[in-house]
Amino acid sequence: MPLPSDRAPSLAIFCKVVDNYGDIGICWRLARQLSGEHGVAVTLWVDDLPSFRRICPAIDVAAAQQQVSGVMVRHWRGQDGVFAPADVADIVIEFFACDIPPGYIAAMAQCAPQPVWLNLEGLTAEEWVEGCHALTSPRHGMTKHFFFPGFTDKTGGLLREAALDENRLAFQADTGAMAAFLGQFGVTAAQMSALKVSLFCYPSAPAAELFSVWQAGSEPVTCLVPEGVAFDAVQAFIGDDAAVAGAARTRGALTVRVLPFVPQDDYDRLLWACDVNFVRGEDSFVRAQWAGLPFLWHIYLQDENLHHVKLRAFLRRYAVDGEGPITSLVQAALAWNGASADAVPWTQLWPALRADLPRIRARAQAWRQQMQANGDLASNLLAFAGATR
Ligand code: TRH
Repeated sequence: MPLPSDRAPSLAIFCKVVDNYGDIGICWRLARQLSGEHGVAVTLWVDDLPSFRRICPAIDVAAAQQQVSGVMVRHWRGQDGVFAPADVADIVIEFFACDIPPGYIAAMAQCAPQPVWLNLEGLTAEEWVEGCHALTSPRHGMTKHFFFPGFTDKTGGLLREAALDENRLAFQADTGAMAAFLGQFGVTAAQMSALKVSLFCYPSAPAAELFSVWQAGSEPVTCLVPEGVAFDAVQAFIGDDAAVAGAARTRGALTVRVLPFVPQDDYDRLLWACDVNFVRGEDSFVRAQWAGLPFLWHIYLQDENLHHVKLRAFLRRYAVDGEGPITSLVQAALAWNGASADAVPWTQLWPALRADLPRIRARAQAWRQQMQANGDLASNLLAFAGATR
């Protein structure tokens, strides 16, 4: 049965913030796009409003419910047993297999027709994903569908707003806008003309080693790092002053400047304004790909080094062009994630990567085009839901 044709479909996303900002970052991006571009009436249930506020300053952390950017945001505080079928959306998404309230599930089961129930999974480049995307599982007399983002046309694709490319091109073409954007963080004209690097990683990344190499190098480097990220390395570099937003220090060829955590759309601008981006997790990783610029990914750590398997799976797809594997990129990515078999020092890794930046940039642009051909996750998800019901 198709989704309602006499009104916009409604959709609920349940998001539990397990760690960091990726959970809410992805759900918020998806919610905004479904509402803004597809006219879907979206309710986003989220259990951690303070984390949400860091990427979206408009969030009132004390509000039980609030309308933000066209999305109804509801504080998920274990509400249970309070749901009627009329409360249930046409499409219900549980993010990363978070357990949605049993009372809501009971109300879903009473609906006629029953809602489309999707489990939105995490992103990985591993090949098994194609076989698991869209699989079903019977639950409480209903059918739950697994929806996987991914890098091929046999997956749900990647989140990408319709105007993303246009916005990026306009920003990058406007040197004044770019200078004003960086200038608001205190970046000077000299620092803007240096090699600009944004740094977003987990604490285990060997940032201090990289700082040493940049500091001792002949090329000026400006490293822009959000407050709290790579804290030990940044604090050691900055020295006596506290490594809080606004702090900056130049030693040798390297300037490290601490940025405030910026709203999600500004984070895109930061990526677009830099020459190389260090990103992490899932959402910033995808945004770096849409930026079409060289990046190094710090993958979210998993038990038994499962993340190394995922990292290699991605590199097999991404770090290769017509000439073959891009060895400098593979080696740097493995070393950045502690996954190298041999301990090549950053005094070798960085110069090799730096020399290959034009090649990597060309590959990044080709990859972006390749990913665009898979559509975008929000549209793919709605089409899937429409065909499912
Ligand atoms: O914060 P993360 O480490 O989130 C992680 C990953 O999603 C991981 O896969 C998941 O399992 C784990 O959470 C629970 O990294 P990620 O995914 O890049 O999310 C960061 C979000 O924060 C992203 O939406 C971009 C946003 N952001 C800003 O809005 N402003 C900023 O200044 C920065 C640095 C990030």
